[in-house]
Formats: sequence, structure tokens, C-alpha cells
Amino acid sequence: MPHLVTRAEKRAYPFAMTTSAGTTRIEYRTCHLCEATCGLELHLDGRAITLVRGDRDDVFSHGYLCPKGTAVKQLESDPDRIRRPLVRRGDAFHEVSWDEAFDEIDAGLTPIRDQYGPDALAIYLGNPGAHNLAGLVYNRALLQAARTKNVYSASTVDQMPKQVSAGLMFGGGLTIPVPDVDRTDYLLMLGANPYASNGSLMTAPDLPGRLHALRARGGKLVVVDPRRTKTAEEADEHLPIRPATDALFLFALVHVLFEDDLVDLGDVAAHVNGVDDVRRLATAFAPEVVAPACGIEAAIIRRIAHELAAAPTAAVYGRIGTCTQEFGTLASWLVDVVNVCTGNLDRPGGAMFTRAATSTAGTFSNEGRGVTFGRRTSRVRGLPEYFGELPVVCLAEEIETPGDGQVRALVTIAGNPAVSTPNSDQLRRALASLDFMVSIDIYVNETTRHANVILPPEPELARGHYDLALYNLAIRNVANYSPPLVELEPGEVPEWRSMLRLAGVIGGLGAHADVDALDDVVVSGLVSKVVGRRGSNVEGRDADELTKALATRRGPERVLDLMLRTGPYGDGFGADPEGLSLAVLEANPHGIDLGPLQPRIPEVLRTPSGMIELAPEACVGDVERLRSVLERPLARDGGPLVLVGRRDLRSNNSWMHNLQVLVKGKARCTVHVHPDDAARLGFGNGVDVRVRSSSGEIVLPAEVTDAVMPGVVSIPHGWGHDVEGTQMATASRHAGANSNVLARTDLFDPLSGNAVFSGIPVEIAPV
Ligand SMILES: Nc1nc2c(c(=O)[nH]1)N[C@H]1C(S)=C(S)[C@@H](COP(=O)(O)OP(=O)(O)OC[C@H]3O[C@@H](n4cnc5c(=O)[nH]c(N)nc54)[C@H](O)[C@@H]3O)O[C@H]1N2
Ligand SMILES: Nc1nc2c(c(=O)[nH]1)N[C@H]1C(S)=C(S)[C@@H](COP(=O)(O)OP(=O)(O)OC[C@H]3O[C@@H](n4cnc5c(=O)[nH]c(N)nc54)[C@H](O)[C@@H]3O)O[C@H]1N2
Ligand code: SF4
Ligand SMILES: [Mo]
Repeated sequence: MPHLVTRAEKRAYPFAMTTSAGTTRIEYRTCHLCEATCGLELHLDGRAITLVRGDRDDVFSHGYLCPKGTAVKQLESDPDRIRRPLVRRGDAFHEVSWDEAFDEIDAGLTPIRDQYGPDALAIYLGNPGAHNLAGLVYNRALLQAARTKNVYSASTVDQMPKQVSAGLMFGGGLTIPVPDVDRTDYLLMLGANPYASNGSLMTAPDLPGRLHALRARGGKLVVVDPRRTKTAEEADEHLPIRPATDALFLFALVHVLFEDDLVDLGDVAAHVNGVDDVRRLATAFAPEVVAPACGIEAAIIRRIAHELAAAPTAAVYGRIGTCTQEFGTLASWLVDVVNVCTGNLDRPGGAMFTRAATSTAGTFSNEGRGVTFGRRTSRVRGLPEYFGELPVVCLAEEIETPGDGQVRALVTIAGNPAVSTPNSDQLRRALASLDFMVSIDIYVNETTRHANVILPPEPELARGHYDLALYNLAIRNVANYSPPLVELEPGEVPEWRSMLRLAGVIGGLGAHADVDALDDVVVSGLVSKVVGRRGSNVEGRDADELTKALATRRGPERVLDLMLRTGPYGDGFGADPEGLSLAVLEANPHGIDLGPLQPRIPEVLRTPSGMIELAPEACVGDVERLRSVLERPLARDGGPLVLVGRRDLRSNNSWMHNLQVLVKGKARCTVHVHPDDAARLGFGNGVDVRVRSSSGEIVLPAEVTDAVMPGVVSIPHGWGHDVEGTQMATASRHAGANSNVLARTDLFDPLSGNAVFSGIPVEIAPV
């Protein structure tokens, strides 16, 4: 256990100083805006943020922050934010009381459910919910109350392929190894741009600094990306790759590792099944065979394989570019196949498993049950469920297709599917046709404008924060809790309370269910589970005793305290007086560093065999499909141009374009086109072009640049704010165009149902 600040020391916080404007308090809080979990130093005058700085004493971020972090100030005070519940009458929204809002919801949802059954209600959970304690703790209660199979989330436009491959290989959908960035000698990074995005499925504040340090200590960074990104520019080597061919490239690496006798499983050797199957499958993917499709020379592929094998430690890391493509699961799988084959899985400097303070998986003895998919299927297309949710590429058709089980009502929480998911034109029509819709959100935007009722969360600073999800994927074991910094004002309701009240309506308890009683049910369920769990640090203890010990807290904090205390570093309610609890985190406002990652195999594995499954059946079965792309023509040989996305440092998917500080300057929603392609198509820089796919078309300015490889065009997602009926004045003035009008619902990764954003065939012509 590291040194913990004592309670007495804690009383020194927050210190205050007086300014002409009043009293400025200094408080510390983890930024909730991306996966990097930076510590912020906030200067507050009453409720107002007067200054945002990086918290230099934060145990993980050491003072780093990005321009979005400072924009918390503008976000909290944005005049367009919804502060009170809204009810739509015709095209206009009206503020109502919370009771009126819930009466409206009850009157709208309950008859639909009574008449058509639970599946008539769909639920869509968006990305900010993964950065929000309320969402992480209470989404489940809502889903349990709903009992609908129509559960959708941003996961199937994001990381579902990695969850599926991790589930198949290691037995758990979040058992995802992360690159040990701080100790590795060699990092091969595919489909990620942390200089813009600050890391994903790899929680690490200041990745630019950490990657710089990697190189400064003599390590090597290789970036595989169709675009020359900032990360690629900062790397030792950039390998432009044709979109959606990562699995071919990775298979070729595996091919060379076997062919040249470089495979060495290292310490995990005794825990690996399927090595021979992988060897056999890789024979078909010699570098010379895949090189034309990938656009990477065979000699380079061979060299990279040798470098990976020779490096003292190395890690392969793939992110969104490797997931949102038609071979997302294969690519995600092969990333870890290479990690295993080079002996880098589960060793310092390689790809390792985090041991989060709230984790349960792998911290107790348990027979692995592995993962099962397809327990339910979508009604129209029969696509299988993954980890309890259906692919969001099915959502519009489930709303639009008449018949038994048709979706007639929708709840969205912290999501903007109208912009963030494929075929936006179709989804827009579908949303408009719903009988009833409820959203919990901070804006009237492209999605929530269709809602009958919108419920706002409390201000960010009025709630506690703990990155329950992201700390599971951190490159160090860390824990940091941020308490609420301001009081709720009359009329403000915490998001968790709205979620439980909504769960009450959906579960048939009416509009006025006792939220505190529902919360007690949630907690008693969790307590009885953990005392019944073999190997837990409170196994066999009296549930009432634990519940009493938690009684001073409510809501997400109570659940978090339970998770911390029964987690791998927990105090076990007295079992280990030195252990973690929420009180200990409260006394440590800059967080607690629980140390570098430690090897966790075999304890982390939950496959039925208890082994790493290097050749899961589902992946093996998909290899033939991969071979078929070897025959596809390239753009220069008459094949289509293909579309990829891109992210910008001052953006956050679709929802931070209403902040002037982040959108000012040159318009960023442009299509990047390589000079050769622009010349062939006959247009120049700055010209408006029409980009068309089989699902729709958009018009936006061309930016001719060799930062994108020939045959590939790039458009950022999350734009297109020029639709009627939204209330985002700044975003509307910087509208851009919605690239997901071009994304198709018939293009997805068949192993995970994940949407395809990389490699969509498009046509471009000047307007
Ligand atoms: N073409 C293309 N499309 C993509 C991607 C891509 O790379 N290319 N990336 C995909 C990825 S990785 C993701 S994660 C998805 C995101 O997909 P979504 O999560 O559906 O969309 P966001 O744009 O993140 O919208 C977040 C919503 O949450 C609201 N919000 C913000 N804070 C809060 C809060 O505290 N509480 C509540 N209740 N609401 C809040 C915002 O107003 C907004 O409506 O987009 C995907 N779409
Ligand atoms: N500033 C900012 N930060 C963000 C977000 C944001 O919108 N803005 N979104 C957050 C979210 S929700 C997520 S999921 C993360 C994502 O974090 P990252 O995964 O780092 O996402 P990107 O920055 O989009 O980088 C993806 C890269 O993949 C490349 N690419 C596209 N297709 C392919 C392909 O087929 N193969 C390969 N090898 N590369 C390909 C793209 O050119 C792009 O440079 O970022 C998070 N952080
Ligand atoms: S990198 Fe992410 S967590 Fe850090 S300040 Fe920027 S948005 Fe916040
Ligand atoms: Mo994401």
C-alpha cells in the first residue's frame, strides 16, 4: 500500500484565497471529457469556474491537460445547456417541473409497454455514460427494469470488436490488455492517434509525453495509419496502410514470426491453446501476398516482425481504426496474437492486464465460463446480441419495420445516435416516427430534438466522479475520486435519481416511485452478491452489517464505496484496516497510485479451459472472408476511393462543438483528399465537393493534402449541426456535415456487429 495522505492532512484542503471578485476556492477534480483521466485544478468562485489548470500533484497526470480540459469552464456555463426538464409540444420545448416531466413519461411509455410488451422500448446508451459514475452504476438497473432485448449503445460504433476478441481469447469482454507504455521498448500502434484523442482502451494521461519518453529512452514507436497524423509525425516510422487491411498486415507478421522461428511465448507458454492452429492459418498470409492489398512493402513487414521479436520488450496496440472496419474482430484478435507470439503478453513492457481498485474479475477463484453471444437476435435481420446489446446498425430498421416486436419508443441516455451512428438520414426518419421518446441529456441536439421529454443531469461539478470503467484499462493501477464541488440548487436533480425514477416508470411502478427505496434494492443486491462470492474479502459476512457500514452514503458513492472496499485493494469492511475505501480516496484528492501493472496470468483468465485461446473458433471461421479481400482492386486500378475518419484535439465526438473556444478558427470539417486523387478528379483545394456513398451524400470543402494516402479520403465525424429544431447556437454556426450520412447499416463486422467507418467506398465530385 502506498503512502496515503491522512485525514488531518486532508483538512488542509481546500484552501481559500480572497480576490476582488470574492472568495476563490481551489479544488481538484478528474476531467471527465476523455479517457485520459487528467487531474484538473479548478479555481471556483461560488459555482463559477474562474480558472482551470492541470493538477501538478495528480498522481497520474502530473499537471498535463489538453484544450478540452480547460473548456470545462465554458461547458459548465454554456447558456444552451438544459437546466430544467423539457417537454415537447409540436416543435417547441417547454420547461416543466420534474413531477410533470415524469407524469408525461409515464403517460407516454406505460401504454406502449402494456400494449406491445417490453421489446417495444429500445434503449440507447451513449459514450459520456462511460465517463460518469451515475451511468456506470445505474444503467444496469434501468436495463433490468426494461427487460427489453432492444439495448443499443455506442459500443457497437466503437470497441465491440475488441471486447469480442478479448472475450474469446481471455474469457471476459473487458479483459483487454493495455500496452505498458512507460516501460516498453517498442510500440507498434495501429489505427490510433493519441496526439489528438489522448488514448483509448489505454487510460494514460499525457500520452504525448509518455510516447516522447519512450523514444527518449531509446525505444521505438511505429504508427500504422492511412493518414500521416500528428502521432505518425512524432513516431520513428509511419506505415501508411490501406484501410481495413490491418488483419492482413498482422497475419503477415505472425507468418514471419513462425517462418523465421521467432515465436517465443515466454512466461505464458504453459497457458496458451491453439498455437498450431494460428501457425497453420498464417501460412496463407506471407508478406508478399498481403503487401499489394495493404500498401506496405513485404520487406518492411518482414523487418517489423523481426524488430518486434528482437526488442527486449514490445507491445502491439490497435484502436478505433482497427475496430470500426469490416475485419474489426480479426484485427483486434491478431493484435494480441502478435503480443502472445512475441512473448510480450503479460510481461512488464509488453501488453498487460490492469488490476483496478474496483475490479472483481480475476481477483477471486472462479471457474471461467467464457463468453456466449447470440442469446438473443435482432428481430429484422437476426443479428446476434454481444454482451447483452444488439448492434446499433439494426436500430433504425427495428423502428421502421412494422410487425410484432417493432420498436415504438426509445430512451437515449448521453447519446447522439442521430449523428454518431451509421446512415444518419435513415435514423433521423426513424426517430421522427417513434410514438414516444425520452432523453437524458445536456443539450437539445440532433437526437434529443425528437424526444417528447428531455431530462437534464445536474451540473458536472455538483456530482462526484470516479472512472469506474477507464481505470480498468489504465497503464498503471490508480484510483482517484473527485467529490461534488458545488451544492445542488433548487430544481436540479442528480442524474442517478432521474435514471432510477425512469427505471421505476419503465418497471411499472409509475411516475412517483421511491428512488431511495430503489437504490436500497440495488445496493442490497450488490451486497448479497459479494458476500456470497467465493474468495471475496467479505465472503460469508453478514449482509446487514455491510449495509449498515455503508449507510452514511447514498447513490453512486455508496456503490463505489462497496466496490472499493470489496475490491483487490479494499479494506474488506475491517478485514484489512490499511485497505482502500472511499474515505481513503476522499483523503487523497490527487489520487492514489497503486503501482505499475503486474503479471496476472493465469489468474485473470476466465475461458472455460482456463487457458488463453489463441485460435478461437469464431476468428478461425472468419479467416476465409479475410482472404477474399486480397483480390479487391485498389483505387488506382479503378477500385473506389475509400473513406476513413479523423479526430481533432479540440473536439469530442458530436457534442462539444457548441463551445466557442473549441470551434473557433479554421473550419475543420473538411474532406482530406490526396493531391493525385484531386488531380484525377479535377478539383483543387478549398472547392466544395459532393461525397456520395450508397446510403447518402454530403457536401463539404475539399482540403487537398498528402497527409492522407492516395485512394483514401478522410472526414471527421460528429458534425452536421445545421438541422432544424436544435438549441445549440454556436454549433449551428459551425455546422459542418455529418459523415455518418455516408456510413451504411449493411456494412459491419460480422463477428461483433460493429459498424464500419473505415473503408467505406465513396465517390467524390466537385459541386
Ligand atoms: N464516422 C464515425 N462515427 C463515429 C466514430 C468515428 O470514429 N467515426 N466514433 C464512434 C465512437 S468511438 C463513439 S464513442 C460514438 C459516440 O456516440 P454517442 O455517445 O452516441 O455520441 P456523442 O457524440 O458522444 O454524444 C454524447 C451525448 O451525450 C450528451 N452528454 C454529454 N454529457 C452528458 C452527461 O453528463 N449526461 C448526459 N445524460 N448526457 C451527456 C451530449 O449532449 C450528447 O448528446 O460515436 C461513434 N461514431
Ligand atoms: N479530441 C478528441 N479526443 C477523443 C475523441 C474525440 O472525438 N476528440 N473521442 C474519444 C473516443 S469516444 C474514442 S473511442 C477515442 C478514439 O481514440 P483513437 O483510437 O486514437 O482515435 P482517432 O484519433 O480517431 O485515431 C484513429 C486513427 O485510425 C486511422 N484509421 C482509419 N482507418 C484505419 C484502418 O483501417 N487501419 C488503420 N491502421 N488505421 C486507420 C485514422 O486515420 C485515425 O488516425 O478518442 C477519444 N478521444
Ligand atoms: S486529455 Fe482528456 S482527460 Fe485530459 S484534459 Fe484533455 S479531455 Fe480532459
Ligand atoms: Mo468512442
